[in-house]
Amino acid sequence: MGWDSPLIDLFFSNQFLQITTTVPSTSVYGFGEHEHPTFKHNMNFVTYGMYARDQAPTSFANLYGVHPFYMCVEPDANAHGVLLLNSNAQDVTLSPNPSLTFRTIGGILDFYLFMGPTPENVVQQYTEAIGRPHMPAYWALGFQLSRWGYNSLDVLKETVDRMKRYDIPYDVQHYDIDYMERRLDFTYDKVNFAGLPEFIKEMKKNGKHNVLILDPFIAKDEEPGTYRPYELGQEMGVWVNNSDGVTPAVGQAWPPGDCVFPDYSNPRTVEWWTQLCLEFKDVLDYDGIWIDMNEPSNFMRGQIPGCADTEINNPPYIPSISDRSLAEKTLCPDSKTYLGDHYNTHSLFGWSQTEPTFNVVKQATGKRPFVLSRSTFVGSGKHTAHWLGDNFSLWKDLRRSVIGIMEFNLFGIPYIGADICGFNYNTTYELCLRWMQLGSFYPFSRNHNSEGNMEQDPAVFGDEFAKISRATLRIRYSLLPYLYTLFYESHVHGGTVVRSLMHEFTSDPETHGIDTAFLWGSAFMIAPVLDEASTVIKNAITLE
Ligand code: MIG
Repeated sequence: MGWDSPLIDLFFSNQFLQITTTVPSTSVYGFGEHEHPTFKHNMNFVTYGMYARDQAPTSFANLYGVHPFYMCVEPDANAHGVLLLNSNAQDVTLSPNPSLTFRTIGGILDFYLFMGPTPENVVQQYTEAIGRPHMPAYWALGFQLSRWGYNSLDVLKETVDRMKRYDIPYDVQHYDIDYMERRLDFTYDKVNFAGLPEFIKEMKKNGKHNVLILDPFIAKDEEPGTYRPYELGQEMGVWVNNSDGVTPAVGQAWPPGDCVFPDYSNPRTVEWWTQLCLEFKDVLDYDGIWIDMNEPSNFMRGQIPGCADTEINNPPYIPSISDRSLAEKTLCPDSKTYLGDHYNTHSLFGWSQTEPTFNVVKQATGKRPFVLSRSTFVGSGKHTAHWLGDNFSLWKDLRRSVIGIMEFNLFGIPYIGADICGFNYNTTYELCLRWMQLGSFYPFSRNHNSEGNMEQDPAVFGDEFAKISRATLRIRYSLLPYLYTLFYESHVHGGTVVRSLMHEFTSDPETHGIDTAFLWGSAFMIAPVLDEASTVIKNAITLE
């Protein structure tokens, strides 16, 4: 496979480990989580940092999850995959030799090689090692609707009503943080969302499934005796601690006042979370849980009062990550978790929250669980779906979503999608319509929107828009037995649900750079319109 690492480039010190290897071709794919401009990487001295970060997709920036995994297609069309199993902040440089340079600031150089020989074999072997993707419920393959900022049950009801009036296929409703009372986990707003428990029951009667968001941070400044999630957690000692290992780390996020951070790597925290999620099921009868902000996000640089100037907080080498800071928008590296220093476990926070959430949803519903996690790590696909985060209502983001869904299929998280019509910014009629068409073929198909933006559900733009959305979603629904079977195959044998053309036609080098079209399994190609004011497909495939 041509993995040659001259040891002259090897560094092996406590806070800086580096190794360089040649690779047999420039057909290199993967590494995450980033917004990549192309599926096949540019190898002209490009560096990608990896460290979980609450950050809207920006080219090359380190985003919500960490996947130090790549696939390479060799000149003879055999493929192999390589994982560097390491949770420390790290980066990788792709150079034109072609070669790769890995740098990490802790742990060990723990490489796993997957020999293929086909791309599908590589992913099957990879998920055999890290855990097979979970099997989603059939309903979870239906169309899903969400937004941050319905702001009242009335507005939500109007939206649900018009989805019905326009007869748009739709199976799942998401509830973002505006359903909560003052953004406090395990509460609901009894004024603006009065009657929410009854509404959810009604939705269920109409065959809809309901997904509630929960954030990891827990408000600590509520009146004593009024907020059980904090008081129970305090009693059980479940929080991430400061460097002293005793006092809880205190930061700021959505809830009023300051908040603390559950340490899901601690078995006591799992007990606490399980109990609260089970109790909450009796308040709001959810079918699934959406876990957001679990990088973990904190709206400061480190917890209060900031990070001490030490080697662990300011290591000699900081990988190529945003702000060149390990503490920006999260906790100080010297914070203590049950598994070890936050320095080592930071990027495992979302991963450690996922399995317990999967288990409690299973216990609470008695059904196959639905969990949607923003932060992921190697192996997360076993318990969660993922979306590509806070994208923008821009044509660029429409196009790049194709790359993201193909990449997460390499990472063993095939139940993946991007926010249809875009999250940040106001969408437009044309962009949103094209996005409904493309998004009808995301494995996880959800239209989601940010607070304050114009409405963008497929029923809000009138007859013509609704008619086209209905038609394209009906194609999806007519193919659901096929999609479901692909998920079954993926769950049992590993492998992808969505594939690039390279994946299936590996020996044709023309396919190696195609990232404007994709396949469901081996038998169905989707070639969406990705450009404004266009009615033809360009660049997907050139037939000569
Ligand atoms: O700081 O819950 O990515 O999907 O709508 C923003 C509100 C917090 C970020 C998620 C987004 C969600 C939003 N959340």
